[in-house]
Amino acid sequence: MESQLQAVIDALESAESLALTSHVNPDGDGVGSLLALALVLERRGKEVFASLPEPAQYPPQYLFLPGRDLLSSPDEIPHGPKLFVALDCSNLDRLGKLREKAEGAAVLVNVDHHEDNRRFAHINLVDSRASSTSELIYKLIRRSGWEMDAQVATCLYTGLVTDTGRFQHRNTGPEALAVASQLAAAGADLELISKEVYESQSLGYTRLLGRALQRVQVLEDLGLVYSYVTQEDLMETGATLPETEDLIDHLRTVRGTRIAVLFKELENGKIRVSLRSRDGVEVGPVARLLGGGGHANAAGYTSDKDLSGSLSQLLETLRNTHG
Ligand SMILES: [Mn+2]
Repeated sequence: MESQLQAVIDALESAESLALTSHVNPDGDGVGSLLALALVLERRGKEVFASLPEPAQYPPQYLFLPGRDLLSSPDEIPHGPKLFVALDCSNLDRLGKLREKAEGAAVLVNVDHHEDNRRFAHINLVDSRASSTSELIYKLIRRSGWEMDAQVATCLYTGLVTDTGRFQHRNTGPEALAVASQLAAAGADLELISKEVYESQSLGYTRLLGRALQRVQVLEDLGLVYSYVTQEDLMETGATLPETEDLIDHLRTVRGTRIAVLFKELENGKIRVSLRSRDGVEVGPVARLLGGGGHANAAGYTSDKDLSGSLSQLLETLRNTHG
């Protein structure tokens, strides 16, 4: 791990111009690690092209993050860049339309913590024991001696707090808590982060949450709790899909839940299936069987079937794999 950290530092230090990106459908860790690294490298005088790949809607709960003005559109990323850094991406498909530009880079760097990471780059800094990609960026900054200020710390803390589910998921351990402590000491604005990320939901989303909770169903034999959100729900409540990132955590709070599932109807009619698990149950393998990916306890995939078809397909797969 030490030698990979150093390899990434050397690559970043020697580049005058570089492209940075994270994954499609960005989450707090994707956005936080991207903006933190963009801020640090910009201050070191690099020409930084930071972008979120399409399809992407910038999640409104992260609009407060410093460094957002450094983001450019994916089209502005040059073809065949000397250095391209993919953050929080387990495979090249996660780069959406930016995949080609990544593959055309002279040097491709992969910084990630997903256990199913395909090590697709020339330099792979992949540590599945890390709580988040933001934790890995923290280690890069500390090791290199680059400047860690309050803005950078705020971005990284946001990645850490969201990927650990506010320090409640299994990836929360002494290391994640130590990094959180260091980020707080560096000036991360903890109060602002919790207000913006967790207590600034729109009225529309609040009503959508009500609908989803109203519909919760439990399958006791699997310890499975599920609900769904349709395009009609989004239209009628005024909520947007990116706002629903944490909705599934409400399902998991039902006593006896081992697997929580949220089906979300996308604009193109496909269904995004989000999975969470606990008590030793793993949902990563099921998500991979159905064409997706993720972590042991937090994973997802996209289904071409309708809502009820997606539910039957998932239940069948679960019953076959969990006996
Ligand atoms: Mn992550």
